[in-house]
Amino acid sequence: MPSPSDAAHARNTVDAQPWWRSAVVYQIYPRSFADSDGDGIGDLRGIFSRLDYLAALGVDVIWLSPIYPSPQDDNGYDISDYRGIEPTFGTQDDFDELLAGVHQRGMKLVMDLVVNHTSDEHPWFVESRSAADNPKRDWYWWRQGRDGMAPGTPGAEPTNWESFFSGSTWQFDESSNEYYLHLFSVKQPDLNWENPAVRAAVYEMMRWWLDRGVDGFRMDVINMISKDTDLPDGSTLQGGLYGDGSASYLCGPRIHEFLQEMHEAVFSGRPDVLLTVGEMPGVTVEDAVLFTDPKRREVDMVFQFEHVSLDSGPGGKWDIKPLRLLDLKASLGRWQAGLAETGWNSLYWDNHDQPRAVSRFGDDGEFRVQSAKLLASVLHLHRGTPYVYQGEELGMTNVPFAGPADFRDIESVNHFAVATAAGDDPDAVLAALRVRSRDNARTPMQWDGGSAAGFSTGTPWIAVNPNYPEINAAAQIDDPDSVLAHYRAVIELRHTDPVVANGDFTMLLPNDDRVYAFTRNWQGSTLLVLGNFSGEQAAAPVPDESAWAKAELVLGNYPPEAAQDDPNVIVLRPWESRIYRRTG
Ligand code: TEU
Repeated sequence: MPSPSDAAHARNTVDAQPWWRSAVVYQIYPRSFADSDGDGIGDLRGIFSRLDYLAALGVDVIWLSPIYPSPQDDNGYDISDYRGIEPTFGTQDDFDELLAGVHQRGMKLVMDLVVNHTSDEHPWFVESRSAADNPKRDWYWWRQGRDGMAPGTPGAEPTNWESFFSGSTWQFDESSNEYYLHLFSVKQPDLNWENPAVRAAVYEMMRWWLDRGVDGFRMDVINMISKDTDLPDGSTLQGGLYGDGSASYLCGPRIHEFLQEMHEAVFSGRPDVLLTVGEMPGVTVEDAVLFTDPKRREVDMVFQFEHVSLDSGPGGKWDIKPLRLLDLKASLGRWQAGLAETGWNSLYWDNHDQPRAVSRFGDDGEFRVQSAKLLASVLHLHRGTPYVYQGEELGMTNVPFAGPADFRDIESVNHFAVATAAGDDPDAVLAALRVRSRDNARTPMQWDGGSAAGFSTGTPWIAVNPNYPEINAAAQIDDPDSVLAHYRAVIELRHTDPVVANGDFTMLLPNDDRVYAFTRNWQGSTLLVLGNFSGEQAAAPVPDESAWAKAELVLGNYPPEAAQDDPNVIVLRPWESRIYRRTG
């Protein structure tokens, strides 16, 4: 049998340094991927049973959302044991088999690292909470209430910060008369990274996983681990009860120091085969250059949030406004330019926290297939490492949630309760949830047209999207015109054409509000990428148009067109995408 590295090499012939420049990552949300035992919840053996599907798709790396023991308050992002496996997902043996199965197929496995916070049921927090003089007290952020106010009363919280999941970021603990900080749920207390013992414990745990053979980490909200220890109030949000504390915890004062220390303690001396990607809400291009400059030894790449914030108004994620293509191009173009010389981009349209790509950036109605393919071509041809979120490769869509009872996500459930209690119109809140709820991405993977979409023989923990009889893997696997086949093609292109991995990036037609156009260039070979983000025909008047119109068409998303009236111009059909190549 070929060794894992031989197998990887056979799939990926591009010579790119570092290796992840020519790699594609596939994200699995284990709860919703494949259920092997019929309890309605996805599991490790389910993932194992689908490894051949992922190998055939051609992806190089699998990122697993958290699989550790957890009360599942935030679907596993609340971890109660960093070194175990959640029993609902399987056993240690299941994990070892999965890891071996991934490696045998020439792929790598990246774990989710959630160390901004633990579960409140983690033994560290249980100890910390047990007494104000416990040695682990300082492992979390404990504070007294506001001066002059009775602890535990409204407004007495140490700061006015609002939690990502509604309400205050502070939870009052009656037994000690103090509050603890939780940027996310009440059951996700923030770890105090100021304490060196916390950092040492995290690094030790990371080394333990690497020693077991995992290939890296996706680091959850890693730019929130350093906080301004003064904990000042934030500016009050428009019309809201609470303040925005983000200036005190996004890319805080010691963030670079902590990440460099982590790199030194965990990754230095290990071969350059690992992948680290930091999830960083609010990160700017300038920050990202620092985080991803290889010489600074922090992380390989970051997930930035700018392009997934363009369709929100000043009121935040539930304040929905239409997305303008000009804004999308300007934003992604700035990231391409900003990381052209130093650092590296990660590229994504969606993940387990975001609505489905085709519903947000494409057209999930008449042009679902074309626009899903267009999104693949446009994203994967940028300079950076692309991430595919489970089901994106099938063109899975947002979900027609009927009412509040259909939601499972803590963020959505809390938001509905808090907003309607504050007097918001329930129909309006529901309408925003339908567009933006994280549950859109969390319904079961659609494997086939059978019961529960082939995800489970039982009742899924969240209902399957009713469009599964039409949109599913089985229907696409042998269809050369499917969205799935198109994803295979763009992934293969990254593996075979060095321009995709290494080429520079030039944005074209920045003021065109329908056509996304750019070139990639490397050692005398140029690719032109065109995408018509509209349901009408659109001209693509790129520089040197007539030469491009006659160039080699590498990959499109429509059948070849009949001879055109004017062979010197490029006219794109609705949601048409084309990748052209010229050499010399
Ligand atoms: O998400 C962090 C994050 O800031 C967002 O993507 C979050 O989902 C959104 O702002 C809520 O409006 C990470 C994880 O990806 C997410 O699933 C977890 O809930 C969160 O951290 C806490 O661990």
